[in-house]
Amino acid sequence: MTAPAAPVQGTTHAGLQAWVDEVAAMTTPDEVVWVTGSDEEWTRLTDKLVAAGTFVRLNEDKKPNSFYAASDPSDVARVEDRTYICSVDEKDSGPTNNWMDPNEMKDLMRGLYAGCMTGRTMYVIPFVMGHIESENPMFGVELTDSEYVVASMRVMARCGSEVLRRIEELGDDAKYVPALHSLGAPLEPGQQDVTWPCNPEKYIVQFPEERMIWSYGSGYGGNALLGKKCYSLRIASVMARDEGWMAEHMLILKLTSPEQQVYFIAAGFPSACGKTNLAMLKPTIPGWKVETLGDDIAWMRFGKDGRLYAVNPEFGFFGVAPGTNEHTNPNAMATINKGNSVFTNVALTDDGDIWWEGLENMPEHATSWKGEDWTPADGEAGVLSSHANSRYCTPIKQCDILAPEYDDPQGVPISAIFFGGRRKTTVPLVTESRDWTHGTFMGATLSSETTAAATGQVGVVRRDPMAMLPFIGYNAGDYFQHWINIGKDADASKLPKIFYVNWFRRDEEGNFVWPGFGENARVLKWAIERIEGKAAAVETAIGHVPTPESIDTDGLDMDPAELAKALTVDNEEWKAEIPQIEEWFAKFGDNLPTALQVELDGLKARLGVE
Ligand code: SAT
Ligand code: MN
Repeated sequence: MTAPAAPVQGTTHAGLQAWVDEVAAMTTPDEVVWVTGSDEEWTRLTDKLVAAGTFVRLNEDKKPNSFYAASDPSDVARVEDRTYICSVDEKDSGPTNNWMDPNEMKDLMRGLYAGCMTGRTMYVIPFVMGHIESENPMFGVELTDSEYVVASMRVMARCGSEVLRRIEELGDDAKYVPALHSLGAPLEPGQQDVTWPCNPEKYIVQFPEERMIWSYGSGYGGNALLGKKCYSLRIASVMARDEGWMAEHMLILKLTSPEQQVYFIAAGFPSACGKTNLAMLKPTIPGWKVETLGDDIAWMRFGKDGRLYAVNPEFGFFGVAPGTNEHTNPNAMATINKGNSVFTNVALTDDGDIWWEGLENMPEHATSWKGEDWTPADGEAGVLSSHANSRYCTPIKQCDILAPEYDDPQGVPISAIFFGGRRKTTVPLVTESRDWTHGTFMGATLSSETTAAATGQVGVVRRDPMAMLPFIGYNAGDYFQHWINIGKDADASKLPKIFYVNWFRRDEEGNFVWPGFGENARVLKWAIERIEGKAAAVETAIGHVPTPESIDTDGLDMDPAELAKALTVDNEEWKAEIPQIEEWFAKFGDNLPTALQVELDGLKARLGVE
């Protein structure tokens, strides 16, 4: 434990102080507390959360310094229908985002914010996404009335006094994203609080021109930890467009071959499609090693050598709990078992540990995320102990396989980009694009069955371009053009190769045809061997697909017929895909880059579609 830091009651940065005062005057909290990041502060916050019943302290022997939380059953995921990009011009938010005039939205939200922190504390969280020593540190300041948010932000981002000092040193030159969050649950004097305050009315709003975020009504991660999706993707994607870089929903991993060749790979998959598992993969093929740099967000900028370098702006993992176990992700298990973590909407066991569907050692009895008794018999009857989007929030520095390059503010040079989604049919295990533009087409037409990470129906195929559908902070057609431009500006030989994978294809009986998890290293290996010109492929209508022999299947107990099925490109299935892609592209009107229309025409010609 470090000595208690002297409480900081404000800032010498006049602009920041004025904004904090203005928000406090509007929201009328009982007090304003500046977050320092100290251990003493963590203890104070978590004690307060335990006293309020929001947190349950877990058994120190099982999960030291860790906490269980159960949300309001209505506040469990991102709310895409309540998420807005309030650009000045509606056209700039594009056909994939909700839009409202920024002034109208501000009027509406000021009405909601008025007095909304009454009876609560407003915390000021200075934070930086990425490295504080980077050339242009990406600062933010979140104001929130939720201790749960403060505790979680401390895990997910670099927060506190050190960041504030740096903002103060830079003075007027300091650029920071002002991010306002309220649960929308004021407390009248004497009113008993609930364990998960929130408001049925929710707004998650980005003002792209002002680089500003206003969030109201939800305590859930992606809606409330504003450094994450709201800043590092929606606002950062706009900054990236304006400044010539990329803010993407991608993991970053380091792959080392038996010959000690090192490759860095970025991969974009929709939420709850196995990004965290791939980021920490334990290869089943001898001699290959994976280390992780991030599991969710990659910021990529061109280096002086013309290659794309990626950093992970985050400081923790906010991973989907169900399905995580010693087989699917032993490295995540080791990370969370070190403690210092927050578990939300999982089950609480009688011995003060946590459990979720898919985890080893099913308990005889537990308390479900809904606070109800849960036994294996309930499980057999189909009652889940944990919400499908329950999460662990854990410090990245605890990950045993964190690559040392994580700490390099320059980032790492990316050799390959993977896109992928969940598709039962049509999409083969892996396809290599012909070039950057074709890879952009693959990303722009990425499709996946929806998951529980967002509210709404699960299992419906939707287009999720670059796995960024809910996160592009501007017109998605312009975003595609930005991708094309990145390729035009670059030396093609230095650009990452783009691949498209599908771990989720099923056979006629509905079984997954590919075993996945650690075996996915075999696909990474093939991709690297393609980059090195060593592996064979067949050219198909949709791109280059491995020959069955070119995938290393040593030690893999797999029926060759299943592998063939995994690799099949069925032109009839792809013909059926064309009208869906056309319908998708039609949404963008004039904003669809010509290059993507040309790609589609080429695909149609290869498939023999009129
Ligand atoms: O958006 S979250 O950060 O809550 C997680 C996700 O859906 O990717
Ligand atoms: Mn994500």
